[in-house]
Amino acid sequence: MSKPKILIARAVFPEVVARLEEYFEVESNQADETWSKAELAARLRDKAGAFTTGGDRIDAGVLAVCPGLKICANMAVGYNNFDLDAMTAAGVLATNAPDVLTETTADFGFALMMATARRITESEHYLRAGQWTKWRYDMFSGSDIHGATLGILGMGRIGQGIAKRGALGFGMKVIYHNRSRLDAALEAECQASYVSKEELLKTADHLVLVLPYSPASHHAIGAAELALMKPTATLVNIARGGIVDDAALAAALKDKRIAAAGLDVFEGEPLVHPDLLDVPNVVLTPHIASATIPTRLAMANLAADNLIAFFTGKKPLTPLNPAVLAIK
Ligand code: 8YV
Repeated sequence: MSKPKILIARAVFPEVVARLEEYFEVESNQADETWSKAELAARLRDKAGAFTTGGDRIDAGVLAVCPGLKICANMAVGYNNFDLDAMTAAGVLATNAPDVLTETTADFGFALMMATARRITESEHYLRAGQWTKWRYDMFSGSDIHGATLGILGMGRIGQGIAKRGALGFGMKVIYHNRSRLDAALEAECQASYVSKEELLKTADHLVLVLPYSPASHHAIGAAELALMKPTATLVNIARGGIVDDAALAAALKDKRIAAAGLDVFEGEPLVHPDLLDVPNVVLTPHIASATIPTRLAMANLAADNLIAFFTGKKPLTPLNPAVLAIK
């Protein structure tokens, strides 16, 4: 019997490609070429499955020319690159890669918050530029993490991981806002108190964004929200570009309406708003929150597991639209 055809849309660990080749006829993009949407659709046209990453958009336009496509397995927990409604309507299963990246991403969120509050990269640039000629009592003074109020917008698994690091490791007071409030046991475990979004913005010393991107969360942090924050506060975005209005943030940083920001994700990435590149009080990283080799490997293997399970008649591990399975 011939093997089902799949596309691996981006370069990925060779051992994961080899694993998939045991089950599938694989076309892979190990050269990591940048494909337009039309090129991606053309390569998917004769495929039954796709291994995608967060930058590979699967929507009605792509689906319309890929009638044989049955499953797209995302190597990411976020799946705003999928038009889930269109996929469900077309009977295409979507899967994501949750859980395996939770602790690594929470580590990074915490690291970015600390780097932002303590001005790590700004001071390193100063040193590397040869500007450090003498010590001064107030040079690069930042704000404390220990004992400060940590605000978390989006209290899923990664948000909870950050809350625990803050409360248990650094004695922070943790407040959060989320679409739905956590149950009492989980709140106690995270030592976190639920507050309104307005109170979160007004009270947090360090605000970390970990909510999923959707039309509802587009520009959840814009000029009006930034205006509510303390002038001493810091903002960290490890969620998705588009949740923050980057132009409004750059203006707030320039005018010191908030103290500093740390950004791992950007509107229109890999492009970065030029105004953000011009302000010193922002730490910028290229979407690396889940980037440790064991975690990225686990994410890739989970996407592969979903493809293998689906095509060998087993239940995929992390389906996003399981109704599609019920129909089949
Ligand atoms: C990925 C991410 O590295 O999992 C997510 O949602 O944002 C990152 O961990 C990226 O999306 C690549 O797929």
